[in-house]
Amino acid sequence: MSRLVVVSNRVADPRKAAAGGLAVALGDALAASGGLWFGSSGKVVERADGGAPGEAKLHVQRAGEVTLATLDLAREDHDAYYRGYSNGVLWPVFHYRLDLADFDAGYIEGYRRVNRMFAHKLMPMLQPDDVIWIHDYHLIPLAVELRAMGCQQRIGFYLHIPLPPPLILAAIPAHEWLMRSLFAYDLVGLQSQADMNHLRRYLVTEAKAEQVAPNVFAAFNRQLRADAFPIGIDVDDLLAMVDGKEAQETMATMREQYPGQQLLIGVDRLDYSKGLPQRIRAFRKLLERHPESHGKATLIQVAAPSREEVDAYGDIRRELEGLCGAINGDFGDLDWMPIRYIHRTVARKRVPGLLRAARVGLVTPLRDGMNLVAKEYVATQDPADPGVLVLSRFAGAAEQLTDALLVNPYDTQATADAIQQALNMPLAERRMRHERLLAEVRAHDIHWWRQRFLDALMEIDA
Ligand code: ADQ
Repeated sequence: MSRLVVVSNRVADPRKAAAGGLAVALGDALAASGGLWFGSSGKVVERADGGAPGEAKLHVQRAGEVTLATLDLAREDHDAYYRGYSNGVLWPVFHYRLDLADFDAGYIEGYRRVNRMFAHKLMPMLQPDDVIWIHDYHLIPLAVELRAMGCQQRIGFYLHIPLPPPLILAAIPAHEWLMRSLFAYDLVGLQSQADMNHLRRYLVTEAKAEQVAPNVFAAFNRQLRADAFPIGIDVDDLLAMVDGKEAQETMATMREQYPGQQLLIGVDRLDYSKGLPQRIRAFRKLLERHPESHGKATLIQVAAPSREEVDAYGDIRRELEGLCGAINGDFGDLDWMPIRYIHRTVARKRVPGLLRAARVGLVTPLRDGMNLVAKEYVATQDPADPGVLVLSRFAGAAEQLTDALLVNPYDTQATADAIQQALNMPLAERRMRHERLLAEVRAHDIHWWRQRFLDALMEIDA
């Protein structure tokens, strides 16, 4: 059995309770092969403390069967590679927000420098029959750097965020370089068929690649295989959490605090891709059009602080606070607040309780790679009396969760109507939709995703 080497921007100890589903799922595969997880530690070293660009201290530790190798990045590297290029250029552009991209030329140098440094530090740790799986937009050129150093092992890449249409990608000043670097991989995985279509069109029209099979492209003397591998959740782990103490306490608190209420829930990172202002406006429209919902429907919106050092994130936070405050001021009463807005990360074990307690789950991003909260909402519902998922058609999850109420989040009126439909949906229809959604979420869970990607990577002649 080959050893699995996972590389991602951040490394998490898979054994820690705070680790997300992805860390746990990859942790299983890493443990089974005695694998290595390589990435940054999240610690940033200031220049005054010896942090120099392109240099980083490597820490290696064991976590059970897994080796964790982490780098502490220097301040300049973190600012250019992570805050600048990854989150100031690639994140907005890949989410179709050219207006928010900051194409400062200095960032790309830092991005290349850190990818090169990752390769230099990783290369001596590799064994000849390792299988390497690199994750996400922070590390697109990493395989090029590894190949330049003589790395012959199989290398797969998975993009967790969407891939936009060719003309949007082409706005990135170095898009040819960036996309060409995908050819250093043996396999590229994307979230959805829509993303796959965009990649195909880019490779054929912009990179002049030859499509030699439905998912195989030839260019630059290499062949690239690419496919959609929609990511899933760990359903059993989530169900165990629903029965756990924290989630049960959370549900009891909700019942106590909101007796007789129909709850709507939104749980997101505070990010402009998640469509939060649009969601709040749709809820306002619902209150305007349906006075019968006053005193009965309450929206609980949890928005976890995220990337606060990037300007666009401060703007969205202020906008959201203004919108929620105005609704509570205009519609609220002494005994009813229409929106409970919480700018905080809720403990992971409490989230399933929040989702279960809500009659309506609102997952309405403007663009999202997958959006796992949509799947979490489905999995946490009581099959005998399930809630209704209102899902943006622009979430990757919409390709699979077709029995949700699919909405265009830019259409405030139509979204408000869908929320109203969800609030009034008869039990029989809720059950029927939920049964189909749950079957889909279970069939394509996180274990299926991991296995399918790794099988596809192993099938390729290296
Ligand atoms: P994210 O953009 O982070 O992920 P998502 O897929 O929805 O988005 O996952 C968020 C996770 O964090 C969920 O497990 C959710 O429960 C949790 N979470 C969100 N807000 C929280 C809060 N306030 N408190 C506590 N927990 C919270 C990126 C891509 C997605 C893609 C995933 C996985 O942007 O499109 O689905 O990677 O590939």
